[in-house]
Amino acid sequence: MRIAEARVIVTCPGRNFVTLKLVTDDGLTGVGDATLNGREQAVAAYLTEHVVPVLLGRDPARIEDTWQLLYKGAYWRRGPVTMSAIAAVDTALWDIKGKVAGLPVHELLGGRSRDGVTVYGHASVSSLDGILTDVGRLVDQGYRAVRVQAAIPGLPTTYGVSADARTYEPAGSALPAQEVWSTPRYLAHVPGVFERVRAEFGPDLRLLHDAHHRLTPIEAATLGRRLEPYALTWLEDPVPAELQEGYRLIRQHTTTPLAVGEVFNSIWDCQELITGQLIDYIRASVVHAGGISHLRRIFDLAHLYHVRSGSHGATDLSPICLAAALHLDVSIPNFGLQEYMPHTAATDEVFPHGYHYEDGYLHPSTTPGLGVDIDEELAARYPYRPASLPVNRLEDGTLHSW
Ligand code: EZ4
Ligand code: CO
Repeated sequence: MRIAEARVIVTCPGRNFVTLKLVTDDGLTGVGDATLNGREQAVAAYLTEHVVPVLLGRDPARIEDTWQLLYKGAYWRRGPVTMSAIAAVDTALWDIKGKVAGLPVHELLGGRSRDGVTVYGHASVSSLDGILTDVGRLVDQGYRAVRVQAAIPGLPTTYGVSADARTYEPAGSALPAQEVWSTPRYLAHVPGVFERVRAEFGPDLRLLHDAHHRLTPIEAATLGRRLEPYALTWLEDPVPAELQEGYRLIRQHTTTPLAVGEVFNSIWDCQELITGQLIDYIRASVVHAGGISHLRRIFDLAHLYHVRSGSHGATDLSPICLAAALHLDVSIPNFGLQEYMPHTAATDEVFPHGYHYEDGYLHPSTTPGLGVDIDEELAARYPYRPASLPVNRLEDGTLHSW
């Protein structure tokens, strides 16, 4: 069998998605997500110009060799654009392998290690009373874990907080919008929010919070300590992780568990964090960390060091990525949690899929392959629209991490 065709599809059913669709000479198809929020066209061009010509005529069965060819063969290693492109190819090849075998991808990965994939939902409305209502809504839907983000008094906008609690979409205008940040205001407000939520919902509900790379290690340590009475499942991205050893300092001061990895694209981004036991959850994703093959390698390393998975699952990762993530989540021994923000109805229509949510769990598709596709005719009705992520400035105008 040979790869006969490779199509790169960019569509915008409410937000932009990049998809790679491979077609074999036997007529089998495989799909992979290649979406990189705000940088979609860079990955599309990387695929079209540099990857598709190499794929045509290759044997789709050779997943590992193709991965190594694209990784080592580029000479230029790693980076989100390259690794998202490799991820799309890898994911599509696993899809084809499943279809050839007549098995869902999780059966190829060793079969089920659990009955369902525990997910966490997002509570993200602005007022404190609104948050309590929003957490209650998720609990009523069966969620056992909820990420709580709160609007910070005195700031016009806050990461993770939307006017409409059901959707959160940070990419907006073609040019980056500007947000304002204050660490002192943030640190003063967040512990009180968790005090209220914990008091209202009791000890069983798992609570999470995303600091979105905005603190220094000592500020993160302070926050982690102040949150200890509310027993968070994790504090996410407390500091930017280019400096992996920064986590050592946080670790010395707090027992609040740490999660990091949504911007990571290879095992080398988290090698020190994992082997140094500096984190508790690794949040890398199929699409941004080199596909199913490479993400499984990261999870295997993590397993040796008591680190569990907690894959990123925001709505800028397409249903193809979520479908692939669920096959990994259900099969690996060290699964932790899976982030879940339901896609819009328009997105779900463009990407018909067999996974489903029930009572706090997502269940992967049981059809051969990934169990997800792209409706190319429908996708063509939603042309690409430039959209950027915001930038963040301190109150005095200094550029800060968003
Ligand atoms: O800001 O996916 O935990 N989730 C997040 C996300 C990210 C977006 C960036 O594209 O931090 O909301
Ligand atoms: Co995050």
